[in-house]
Amino acid sequence: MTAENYVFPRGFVWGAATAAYQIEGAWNLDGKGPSIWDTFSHTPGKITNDDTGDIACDHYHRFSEDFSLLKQIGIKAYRFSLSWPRIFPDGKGTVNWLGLDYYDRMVDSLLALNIEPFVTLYHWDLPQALQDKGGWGNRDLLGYFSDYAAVAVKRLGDRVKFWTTFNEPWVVAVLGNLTGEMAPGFKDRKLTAQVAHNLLVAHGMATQAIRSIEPDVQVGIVLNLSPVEAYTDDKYQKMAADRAWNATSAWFLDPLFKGCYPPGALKDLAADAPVVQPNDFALISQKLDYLGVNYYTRTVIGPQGEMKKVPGSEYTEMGWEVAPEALGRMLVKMNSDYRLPPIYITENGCALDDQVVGEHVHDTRRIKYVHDHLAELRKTMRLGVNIRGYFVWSLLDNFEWAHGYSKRFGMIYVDYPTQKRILKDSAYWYSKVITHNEVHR
Ligand code: IFM
Repeated sequence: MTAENYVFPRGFVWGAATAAYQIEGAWNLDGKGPSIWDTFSHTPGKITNDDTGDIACDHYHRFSEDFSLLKQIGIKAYRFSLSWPRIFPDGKGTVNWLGLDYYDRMVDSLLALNIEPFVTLYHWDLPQALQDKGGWGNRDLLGYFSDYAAVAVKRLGDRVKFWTTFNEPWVVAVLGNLTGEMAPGFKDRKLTAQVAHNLLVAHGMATQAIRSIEPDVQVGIVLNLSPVEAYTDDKYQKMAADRAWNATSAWFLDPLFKGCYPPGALKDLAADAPVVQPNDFALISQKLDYLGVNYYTRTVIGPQGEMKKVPGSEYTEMGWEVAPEALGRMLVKMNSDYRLPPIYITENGCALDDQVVGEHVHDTRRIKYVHDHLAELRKTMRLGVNIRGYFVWSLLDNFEWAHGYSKRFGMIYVDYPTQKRILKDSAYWYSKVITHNEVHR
């Protein structure tokens, strides 16, 4: 590959991403209500080492310091989420103005540093009060979510130009309600299908609510997408791979961009199929300004239809295969299967066993991981896929859900007992990438 292949177009958005529950801490301060993640993490046995997000990176108190580090690295855009129960402690009704003020200050601080805020409304921390009303299985939540979106946009929409309704609805539905490894921790197939559907309709309703207040902002949704590939050329493995793609990624992409579920999908669910109301698909499939793609790994289907580890491949601390070329293949396929809006890679990164040596963290493997994904993206852009930006996951080491603090994804190391931050080698490397608008090692 020549150097030219690595140069990004002018205006390409270089970013970093986080999420409220994973970094903020301050779980019960200044009027914040409890979320399902507070409840879940306070339940013994749910999280590795019984870790909680009570303090996390203490970003609630340290955001100015963290934004100085963003600036030092040269990051142009910061993707973060709002905590719904910080703004509505009961999920609806009375607004907690202290919560809104906090996000107001954050947005002003970012803009003062010339960093573009990308705000996500829902990154998994549902107000517990709404879970007590049935959670996402209850259609009433769709209206409450739109009301929350409207309040947030009324306050911040004059300055925040990029809004995401949901982060990774597949995770919310499947890991929260089918496998039970995430909050609220249920194992119920019928509920899962209804939650997935309700999230999509909630996305549509909130999109309308946002646009009715601020018609000029950009509205999108973020999906976690993992291409499913067959281990060999075997016809049956390929069919199994296609079925798995339809049951995961296409389950969200088809309604959003085709206005229906993948062929046969509802029939396969039989009695567990969700209740769909007449206007739902029109709401779900309204035009979006962008699609956020979170990409970490691919899924490989083996001879028995099982998920297979690939001999010789590299795996991260999450047990995820490093597979940059699969990102390109997936984006090219999506580009031909759907009429897509512009794409942002809203998360990409890896968990490694980072060690502090003196004042340094030599995370060479993270540099290679990000490098190879960026190189793949640049190639994919040349094939006609409209990719506008890249957000590394994550700015900081943080609370990795059911894994607690045992997995480190950050470009900035966090020493949790002291809350000291150390820029890892990858942060210095990323800084150069941004300065030169070009990937080089
Ligand atoms: O930490 C998560 C994030 O909250 C959502 N996307 C995947 C990341 C790594 O697991």
